[in-house]
Amino acid sequence: MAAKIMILNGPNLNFLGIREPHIYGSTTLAEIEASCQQLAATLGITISFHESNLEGELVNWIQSAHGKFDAIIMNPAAYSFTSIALIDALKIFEGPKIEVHISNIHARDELHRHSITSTASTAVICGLGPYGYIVAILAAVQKLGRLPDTIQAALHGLRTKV
Ligand code: CA2
Repeated sequence: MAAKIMILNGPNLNFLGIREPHIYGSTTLAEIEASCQQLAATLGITISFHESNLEGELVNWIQSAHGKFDAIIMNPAAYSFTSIALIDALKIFEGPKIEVHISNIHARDELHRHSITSTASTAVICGLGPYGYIVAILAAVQKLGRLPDTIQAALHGLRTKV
């Protein structure tokens, strides 16, 4: 069966490409979703893509992924720096959990630097702009052992377990 990945986006990311392009670029969230869906079709996986400004709704989506999705990719946005509820929900999910940030949070101001949700994540990708979502999908599919043979072969036997 095709691998299923849930991609979650936290508060204000629905304004991507509309406000603050000097920090977050000019790509809209709809354009990011379209690219993710296109890659999913190429990889033979399915993606469910959501945005919410509400912490509880993000928690509900993470819980609903339990047993139904193989991996979660999440840009928790501002909740990265505050949400114990998201940490607890992520801990329930057994599959790969990849945290994505469009900007390089480590190079940001003190307020935007310390992601606490990353403590419950398998990996963190930041600073690659919208391409970070693409890298996260490839990383999740690799972790699930579902990369297409052509890509797997191109890795020339690279050991991908830590
Ligand atoms: O770089 C990222 O992806 C962030 O998760 C974005 C968050 C920020 O709090 C994190 O430090 C890093 C902010 C998302 C707000 O999105 C906006 C988009 C357009 C205009 C204003 C805010």
